[in-house]
Amino acid sequence: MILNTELEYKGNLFPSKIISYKKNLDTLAFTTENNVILHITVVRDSVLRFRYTTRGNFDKDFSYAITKYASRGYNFLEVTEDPDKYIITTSKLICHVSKADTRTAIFDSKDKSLICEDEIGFHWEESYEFGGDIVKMSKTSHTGEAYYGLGDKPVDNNLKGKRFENWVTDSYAFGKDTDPIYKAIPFYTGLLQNKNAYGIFFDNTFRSFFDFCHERRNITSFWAQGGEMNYYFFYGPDMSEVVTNYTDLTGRPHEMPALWTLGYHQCKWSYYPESNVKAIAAKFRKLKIPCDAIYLDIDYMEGFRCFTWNKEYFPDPKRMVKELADDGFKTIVIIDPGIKIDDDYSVFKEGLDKDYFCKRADGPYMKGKVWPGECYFPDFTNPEVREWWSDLFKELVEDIGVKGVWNDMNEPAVMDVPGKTFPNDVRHEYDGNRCSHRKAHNIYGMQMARATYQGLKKFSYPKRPFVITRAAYSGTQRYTSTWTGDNVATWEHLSIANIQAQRMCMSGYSFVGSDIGGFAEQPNGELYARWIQLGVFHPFCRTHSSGDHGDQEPWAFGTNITNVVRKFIELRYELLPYLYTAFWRYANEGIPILKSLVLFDQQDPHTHYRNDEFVFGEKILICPILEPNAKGRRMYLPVGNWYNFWTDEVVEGGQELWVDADLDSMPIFIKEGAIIPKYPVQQYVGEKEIEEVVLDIYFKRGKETSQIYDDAHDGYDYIKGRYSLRDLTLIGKENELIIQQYKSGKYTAPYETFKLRLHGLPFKVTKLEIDKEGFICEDIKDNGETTLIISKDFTEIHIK
Ligand code: MIG
Repeated sequence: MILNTELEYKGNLFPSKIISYKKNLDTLAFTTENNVILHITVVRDSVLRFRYTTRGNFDKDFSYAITKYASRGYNFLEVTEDPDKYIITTSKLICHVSKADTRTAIFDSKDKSLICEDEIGFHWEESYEFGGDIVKMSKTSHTGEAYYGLGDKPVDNNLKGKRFENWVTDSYAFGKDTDPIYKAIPFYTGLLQNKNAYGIFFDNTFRSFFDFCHERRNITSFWAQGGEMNYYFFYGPDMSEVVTNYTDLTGRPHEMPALWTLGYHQCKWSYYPESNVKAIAAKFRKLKIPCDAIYLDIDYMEGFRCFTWNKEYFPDPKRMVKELADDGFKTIVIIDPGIKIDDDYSVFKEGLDKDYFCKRADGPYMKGKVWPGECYFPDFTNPEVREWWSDLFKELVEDIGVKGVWNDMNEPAVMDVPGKTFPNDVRHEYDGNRCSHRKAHNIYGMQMARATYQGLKKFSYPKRPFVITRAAYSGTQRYTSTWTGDNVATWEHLSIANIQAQRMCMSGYSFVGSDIGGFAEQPNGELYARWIQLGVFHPFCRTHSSGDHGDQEPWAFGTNITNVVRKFIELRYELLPYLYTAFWRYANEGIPILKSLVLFDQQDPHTHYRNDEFVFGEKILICPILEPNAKGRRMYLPVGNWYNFWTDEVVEGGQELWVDADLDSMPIFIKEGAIIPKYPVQQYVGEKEIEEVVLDIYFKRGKETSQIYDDAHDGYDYIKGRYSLRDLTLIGKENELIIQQYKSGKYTAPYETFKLRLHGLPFKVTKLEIDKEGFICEDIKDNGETTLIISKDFTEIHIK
């Protein structure tokens, strides 16, 4: 029996004393008397890898999570020893390794403060049933320490006091605290009382567990039912540094998303037949509600056979997709992993001929029931299968013109069986490291999403690919966007969606959203409106519902709600250049697009336990309304001064306050000094040639920097330098506002001018100087705001 606990079992084994030490380039190898080997690799000055084996030698080093683009190399490395310990010093860290038992302790190399230390440290049980070890690690948790991350866990931001399991699971109508659900992201961030943060990524794909002071007070532990004790330690001390260190290792999106993917998406299970899809699309245009994508769920297929079309519902998909495209709609279709057992079905026959389906330990195929009935399942852990799978998208993408693919059921989900997935004995190729489903389960969905991504990339080129996945393991963020699965139309789920999106961003995976309005059951208009208000501030923004309980389009709840929904979707479209910049920072540097307050300001202890408020991009503070009948709510404003987005009133942060928010409003604040770029409202991305970009400028006494990233919004020219990056510095004084611009990149935007809208200016404008040339100007008001129109390529302007 495998105990799902770290300590109880009396058969725990422990490393004994170290008898040899060797240094091999960046790796320090320690061997104990009882033949445990510990490898500590200095990946970077602030990133250490710890790897243990009890077998005298390590298995081949292989990981689906780690990207080949990860940076390596340190500035300083020195190993010394004293009678009790080895001392490893880098420019950022000091790591002690106890000679008595390999226990480690890590300190900040500058102020020598303790960051993280082993309690028992590495220990293990032998697994008689499966061979190998159940590998365990325990660390001391310090007073006041808080924990964040772990992917999609539907629990409060701070994980302290709870235990979690990582085993990707189809979780229809999951609820608060349901665990595990769809994703396995075994990475957490610890925040110490001295406000220093570090992270741990346990790169082990077996069923794993994390315990944050639940089993034992003051102990944090993690363990897995097989594989190696293999974890990475990242030092911040900034939380965002921890996350960027983690995504440096596990990767960031391989490309920028096409701008339209950041527009609004409409989905339902299922829009069919064609006339229905078209009627929905037409209604968006008629009601002038912006929308960029429409989805086809499983009913578009012939008997749920992937890569086929139901010709009765969709007699001419190519024509339909084109007609939708002519009206600005991108068509996205669902593709599941289960391939129907059917000798007249070419995908099935090919898969069988080529021996690409998963098999049980004793030889038979892995047979399971999903939507199409009995199915076989491609082994996406075989590179040849991934290649084959990617080629299956040729017709859909190249010929029919589908612009995105949605991967569902890839946990993998199987109906009516214990565990709702493959049995443990199923065999997998695992890229040449053959293994059972125990090891491959958590990465099966990731490898399917990866293969799908490869297909979309191949056949969309020179446009950018778009894929969305339900299951994920660490590293999946390199390939695809994701959603949070089958939620429910309840107020509690609205708050879960808020936390999950923040948590995913903190876990290195920012391209995320929830089913707006709830998948199961039906929201009332108020709940739908409040959910849209939150959803337009999520990187992926899509309404989806099961369709079993009525309509869930923006107009399904009466005119008042339609108007609120339109207003907020329009706001998203105005903010697209701002969101695109935030995405660029994420894709480029790994900075989370949504910042939980604790990540935004970890120095302020008030942020450590907050769930609701978050910062969207760098400068916009959002707090969703999460209760019915609300006229507003109390919320916490982080330290600093903030402009109320609706009234321009400036409020001092560092306090909780009441904010009014009738149904057509919600608490939104802009950081003082921010420069926010805005597009005109479009019904879809590219509908209009952008002729002018508005810069909303929020005056501040002092200095604040903002960035605007831009490129052609699709294609790969930006990789060759055809992007534009504007670094804007605002300097506000009593009688003067200075804005400096530093521009880089070779992309020239089609528009010529910026329209500056000045908020909170404490003086009346009489003079404008652009690059040292003076102009007398009137204080021009536009809806009560001072506006100025200037050429976009200025270097420095002075407004007096
Ligand atoms: O067993 O394809 O999460 O978004 O609409 C249900 C039908 C299968 C689950 C997905 C949901 C999708 C639905 N799918």
